Amino acid sequence: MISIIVPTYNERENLEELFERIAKALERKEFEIIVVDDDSPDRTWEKAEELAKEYPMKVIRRTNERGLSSAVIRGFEEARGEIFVVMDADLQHPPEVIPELIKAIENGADIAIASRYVRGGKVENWYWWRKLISRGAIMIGRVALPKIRGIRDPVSGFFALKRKVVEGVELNPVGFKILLEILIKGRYSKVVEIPFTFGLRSSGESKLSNKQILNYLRHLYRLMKWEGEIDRLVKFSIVGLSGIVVNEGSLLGFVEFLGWDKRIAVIPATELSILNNFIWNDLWTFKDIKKKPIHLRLLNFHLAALTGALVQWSIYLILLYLGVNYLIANLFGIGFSFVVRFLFNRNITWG
Ligand SMILES: Nc1nc2c(ncn2[C@@H]2O[C@H](COP(=O)(O)OP(=O)(O)OP(=O)(O)O)[C@@H](O)[C@H]2O)c(=O)[nH]1
Ligand SMILES: [Mg+2]
Repeated sequence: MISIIVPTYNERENLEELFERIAKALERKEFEIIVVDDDSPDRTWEKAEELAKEYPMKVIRRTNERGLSSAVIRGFEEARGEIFVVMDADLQHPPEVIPELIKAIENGADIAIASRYVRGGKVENWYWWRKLISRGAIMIGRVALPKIRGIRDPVSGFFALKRKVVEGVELNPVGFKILLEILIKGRYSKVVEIPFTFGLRSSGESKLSNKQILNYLRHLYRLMKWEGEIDRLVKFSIVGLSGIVVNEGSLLGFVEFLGWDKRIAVIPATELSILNNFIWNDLWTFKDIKKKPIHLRLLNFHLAALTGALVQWSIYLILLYLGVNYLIANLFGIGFSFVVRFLFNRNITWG
């Protein structure tokens, strides 16, 4: 049996068509629809209860809780099927795609995502800025969380999964992007993405607000913490500081004790600090990941350092040009360089 979980908030006008199309798409399957409504002011729950006479359906009206992710989690708890499908009520997620998701699951996938961003998928009628925010948010998520690097649309609200992926898994109900939470914490091995066209909202209003962008970043931070990526970031910073000590110390030694030219001595001093950082990052920060042979790790680490330096210098020059104080400009450069080097090393050197 398939359980279709539909979180709703003020979606009264969309239910009739939604259920009709779901029932048509799943004609030959056994299914149930679980509507989780947060006591919508437009009485969506009432409309759903009315339609429950026609379709196999369970309507949950929550009066003391509000939130998309927690509604979906509640749906999981109520579902009796072996396959769960999660979708929006506003018809942006065409029910006709459900059979394709189910087929992917039956063919061995643990999670099947209806994806806007694989070949054949698209978003209709979005302003360029909304596309940009969506793409940017996904890109940030993919570099921040290497586990989901291969997934094109890890924040889709339309997906199917096997019950066992989330059963017994403690999901955090905060936020709008429950799929992200599942992809990090769920128990699965195979994910596939099925292209679909994310259409226009059929009727009713969007619940998406600017606040969600900040929420999303907070969600990413929590997931990075959960994944141990924040620990890595801290270790990487400590190693970076040790590199400064090595760099300054060896520069001092070369100049004062060996009498080398100051203009030249800085080069081997820097190289020594790079080697120092490489060793500690390899043995400590990224000790659990060693996929590439050591000479490639070493090469990539140098490339990361070089890229970081170029980024630092570019930001510095740009900010100088904009009239920013040179010390502050440099600080921004250093900050950006740090982020770039971390991400480069995390995703490529030890990727
Ligand atoms: N139960 C419940 N459902 C919600 C809540 N917020 C949103 N939803 C539902 O979740 C789905 C997605 O919300 P939308 O407002 O359509 O978000 P969106 O698709 O990203 O934004 P639009 O493109 O503007 O529609 C819809 O079915 C909403 O009714 C909530 O707090 N509780
Ligand atoms: Mg919508």
